[in-house]
Amino acid sequence: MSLRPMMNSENENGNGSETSILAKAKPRTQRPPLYKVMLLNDDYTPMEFVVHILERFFGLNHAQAFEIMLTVHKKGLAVVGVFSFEVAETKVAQVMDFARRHQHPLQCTMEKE
Ligand code: TYC
Repeated sequence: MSLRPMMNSENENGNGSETSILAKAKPRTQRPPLYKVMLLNDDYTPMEFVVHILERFFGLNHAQAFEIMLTVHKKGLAVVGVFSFEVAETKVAQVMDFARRHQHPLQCTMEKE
């Protein structure tokens, strides 16, 4: 066991400063959670109406919109976008309102990613 005086630069913290006893807090950046917006299939909503919704509210071009509509039609549902909570909530409300106003049973939901 060594009894010689210890230099600041060789203390137990391996840190030469006078504040070496204090634990260094690791900076942690918080990313906000993301939400998947999904479209659900049904037997009544016209395909072109779904394509129109995907173009209008999700900024997809006609080919992308048609492809996603077909995925929903064949698989039962598809993720149409991933957004912050507020944006996802707005998209769901816009789709549900537009479908209701046109008397189509189309369903749109969101889920934490
Ligand atoms: N299944 C519908 C039809 O055959 C089309 C459709 C696609 C409906 C996607 C809803 O989210 C949907 N007319």
